[in-house]
Amino acid sequence: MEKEIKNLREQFKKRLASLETRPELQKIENEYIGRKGLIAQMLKRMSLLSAAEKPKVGQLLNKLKTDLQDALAEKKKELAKGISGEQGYIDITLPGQNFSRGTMHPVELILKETKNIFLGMGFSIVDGPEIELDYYNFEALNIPKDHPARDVQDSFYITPDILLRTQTSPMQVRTMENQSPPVRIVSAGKCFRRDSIDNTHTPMFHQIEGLAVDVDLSLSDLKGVITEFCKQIFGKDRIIRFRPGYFPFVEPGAEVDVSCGLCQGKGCSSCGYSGWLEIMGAGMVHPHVLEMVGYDTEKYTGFAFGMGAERIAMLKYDINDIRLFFENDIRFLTQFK
Ligand code: 2U9
Repeated sequence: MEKEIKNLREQFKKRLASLETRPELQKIENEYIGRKGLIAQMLKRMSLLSAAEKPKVGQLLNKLKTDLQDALAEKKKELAKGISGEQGYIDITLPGQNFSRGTMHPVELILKETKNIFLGMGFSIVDGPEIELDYYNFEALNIPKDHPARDVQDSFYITPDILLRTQTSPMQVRTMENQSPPVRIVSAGKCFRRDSIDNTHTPMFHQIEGLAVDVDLSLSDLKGVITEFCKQIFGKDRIIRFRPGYFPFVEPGAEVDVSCGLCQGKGCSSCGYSGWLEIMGAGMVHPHVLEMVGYDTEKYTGFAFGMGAERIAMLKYDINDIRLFFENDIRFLTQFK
């Protein structure tokens, strides 16, 4: 048995030297010093030995077991130090690596939050092309070729009939062309205008627009939806007001203000001492726009609203320069969660 013990020790040494992974090590550990392992089997066979041999073999086996345990512990440490990754041993007790988590862009946060609010009120989200036909961007929205509204939306034309969209409204027209009422949709995304850059204008910005068409829709439905939106995005103590406003695709049209959250409508430097902040345009969809998509204007009415996502973000987060959104300064961008 002494010879057997010697062989086992040699064989173990070789196997230990060639192993490279933690599972292999575990396997060898079980094989040699496990409860039913080779050493345990030899200890069992000791009952067959003579009384004179027993103490010596017993000693040798005990020594073998502790040597093997020590060698295995040493190898475990070696693996932990030298190898990690797919095949190697990862010491899960070591402190983990820190990954710095990104934050969402403030405009993206507003788009997401806004979409969620309107989804909660039964609207669906529609997406569409940023390169549009003049027909969908202007013509179908009651803005023919000679209309002065084209001047304030001076745009980037690719051909005389194709341009970068100046508003997200084309998508509402496209949806109405393919769907009968009731319609409740929100479209949000990039728009492009040939604007000079200043603290409230950039040639690319994001718009959020909503449209609802159904029987019996009135200005009070529009007011209800906008009030709920403002409460959810700015806080429940805000009130809104409508002022008359002109947009070619709505009649009547209105500009919507929300009460200033800083002074509770009393007037402060943030709201130009008026107590109000302008947040969007809105109105009842012009019958001509509904006619253009083939809707029965005797039966259906609609309301619509539109806002700039950057403007909403500036009001919500108290930001005074739109350019900050596009300068990619990580110190600015990581402040919004
Ligand atoms: C259809 C019919 C009507 C969407 C509307 C506005 C008023 C509006 C501006 C806000 C700031 C654009 O981003 S901004 O420059 N928008 O004031 N938008 S009503 O009306 C529609 C849309 C689609 C078919």
